[in-house]
Amino acid sequence: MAIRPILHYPDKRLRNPGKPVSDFGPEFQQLVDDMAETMYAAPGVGLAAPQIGASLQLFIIDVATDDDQASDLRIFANPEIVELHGEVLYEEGCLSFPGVREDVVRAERVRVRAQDRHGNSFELEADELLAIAIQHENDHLVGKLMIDHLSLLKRRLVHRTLTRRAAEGAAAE
Ligand code: K2U
Ligand code: ZN
Repeated sequence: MAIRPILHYPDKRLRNPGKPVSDFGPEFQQLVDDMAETMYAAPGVGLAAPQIGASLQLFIIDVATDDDQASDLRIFANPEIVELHGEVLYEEGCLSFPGVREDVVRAERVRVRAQDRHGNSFELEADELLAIAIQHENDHLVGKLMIDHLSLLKRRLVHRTLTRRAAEGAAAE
């Protein structure tokens, strides 16, 4: 198990689309374990493989964030959103955009088809935070980021803030 560094915007690797998962062997199992450890340490309710620089069609979600609830880790390999219903506004965060919280409109309910960590196919109908997280993570798999859902004004603001922070970080090194 290892906590891996989460890529921060404007890191170009966040834009790389993931390749399909075809090998569910030991390396894949290790990646899933590392992603889970990284997500819980952040903490976050979701994490997509491209966020730690692994270009795979893979994300994990655990919306049972309160400590009292047992963790409910879900693995989505090669996910496909097959149905979208309704509309909902939610103030999202993203581990690749530290400190940014912006309203994003998403579908209220989704039906998703994917494979679990052993490659078994499943289908899931989700609503509430799980539905939002599925859509947020699925975007990461095609290199789409939260910033792409914002108005041009907000996008510029977030871009400038995080680009300046990255430049300052580099200068400080
Ligand atoms: O960066 C990520 O993909 C993790 C995201 C997942 C997420 C975003 C918006 C809505 C649901 C899930 C978050 O940073 S995890 C942190 C968080 C926790 C609770 C609610 C919103 C965001
Ligand atoms: Zn994100």
